[in-house]
Amino acid sequence: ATARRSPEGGLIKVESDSTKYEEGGIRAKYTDRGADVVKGADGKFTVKKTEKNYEFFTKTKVGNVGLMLVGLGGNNGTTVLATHLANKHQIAWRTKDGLQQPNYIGSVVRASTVKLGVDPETGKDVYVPISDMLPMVHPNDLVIGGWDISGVEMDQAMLRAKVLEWDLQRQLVPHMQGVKPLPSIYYPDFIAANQADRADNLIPGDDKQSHLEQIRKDIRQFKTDNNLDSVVVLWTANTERYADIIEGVNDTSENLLKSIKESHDEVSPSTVFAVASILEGVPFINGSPQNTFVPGCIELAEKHQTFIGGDDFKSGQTKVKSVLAEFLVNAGIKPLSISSYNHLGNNDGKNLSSHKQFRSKEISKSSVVDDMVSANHILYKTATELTSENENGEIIKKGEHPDHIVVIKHVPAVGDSKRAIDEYYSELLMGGRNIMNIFNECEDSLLATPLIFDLTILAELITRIKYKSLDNKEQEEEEFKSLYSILSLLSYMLKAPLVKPGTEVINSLNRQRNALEQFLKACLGLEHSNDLLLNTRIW
Ligand code: NAI
Ligand code: DG6
Repeated sequence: ATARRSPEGGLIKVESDSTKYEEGGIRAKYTDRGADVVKGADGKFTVKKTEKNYEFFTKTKVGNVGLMLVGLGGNNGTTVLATHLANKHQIAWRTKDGLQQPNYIGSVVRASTVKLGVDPETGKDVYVPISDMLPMVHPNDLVIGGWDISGVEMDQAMLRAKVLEWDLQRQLVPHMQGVKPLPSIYYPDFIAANQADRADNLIPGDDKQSHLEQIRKDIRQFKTDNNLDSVVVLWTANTERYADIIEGVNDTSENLLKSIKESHDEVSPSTVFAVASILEGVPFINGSPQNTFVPGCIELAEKHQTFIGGDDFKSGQTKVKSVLAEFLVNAGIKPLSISSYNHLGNNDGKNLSSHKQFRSKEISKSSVVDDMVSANHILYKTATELTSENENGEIIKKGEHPDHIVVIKHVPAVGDSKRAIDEYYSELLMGGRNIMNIFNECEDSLLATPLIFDLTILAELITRIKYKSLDNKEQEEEEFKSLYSILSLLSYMLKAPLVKPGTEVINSLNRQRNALEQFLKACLGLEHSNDLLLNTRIW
């Protein structure tokens, strides 16, 4: 199933007045239903139902899609290319358990399903793969390339990563030999000093403007050389330190472009890649935790109406945490502390052993339970209920929150096989206590790689979707427009989801998945199927 492609135009046909199939696309009307809630002085809530009407247009031709990875020669980069090649060429390999076939397990798009409705004859739920909901690029069809500061050829880089089984690596070597990542940019201050010996494949010079122009040229060249209709650029290079946000430097798009021209020290490599992608009109996704998207970069994406998404792949520990914390809080149990330890031995762990880079990761790993905590004011006192005085006599308003620590250690011996240990310490009924421990062990890059495919497939899909409001006549006559620049719909795959300024970050994994599912259904004019299952509850 993972190798199957959907037919051109999609596998699903909706029969409804609100969904129309026309030359080149699907046009679907969708009503977004919600509620406005106002709390009165008497403490009562007034709820008004709301309805907003939209029309979506999805271009059905996928075209040739390229994926350019920044950090192609790293553990994730090599595993992405190797997985793609093994699937494309159907390379099976021997393990001690027998013959292993390639697959895309762990990809929510390729290996998970959505309930589409009910079979009227049997009354049973009908599920379809997410990849069949709308026409999406198959990962076997991607053209993959990219940059790395390490010039090691891809076969050797795959061997260096020590992620995949030897019998697979052996068969992939001929496919990856001679493939060298494009030279990249290296500003030593942004990644750990212990990475310096990798940096032997660099775009010459120190001028950030010419770096920007070279990267833009690389994107264009990749597109022409491979006859591509679209490209997605994705950062899976080392975690950088945070960039300082400085007025006049990176606070507006104009200042950011000026700072690149002046080669300002505080412009990071990842921001240069993001700016290059925005200026080339291609989506840019940040798979690492640093603040690549400084305010000037977000403004630039808005101005150019291109797509950006981030930050930091949510592969294992954080994914489980967002599920467990939500389960506990929604069960009315109060987590008092969450203590997370990781150790890993790959190059990512080596880079993160440096304090500033660790700090970027600590920030992205720490915010994940915030929205669940703030949603339950029965368990956690809110800032208005909980005020305290600091040593200067100032009143501090801070909501109650579980203690939350994140520790990461580099243990070279364990390689890519990351160990994540979490303790959840919670309050139960009548002052009781509960301790839950989780020990999670697996190859980190085998979790991150399917996320990279998902992010690419969904980002490309979103470039083909347009919408318009139907709520006033003027807008009805307007042209369809693209979604807002920040792709918060990709939150399911990202630890610290970047969202539209002024809107709330959703960390709950279930809510993130529902949003994605609901969006795909909306593009087909389908209402979100709910779990009320009224027919099973009435006579
Ligand atoms: P890695 O260290 O094996 O690979 C990173 C690659 O980036 C290296 O080959 C390095 O030479 C290259 N690089 C560094 N700076 C560069 C630049 N300016 N331009 C081009 N290439 C550059 O790391 P890995 O394991 O592949 O992870 C990549 C990133 O993804 C890290 O930031 C990591 O924190 C993040 N991440 C990884 C997850 C996982 O499960 N593997 C999950 C969440 C995030
Ligand atoms: C140590 O935590 C290394 C990191 O790069 C993580 O492996 C990565 O961020 C994945 O984190 P998580 O919390 O999603 O498993």
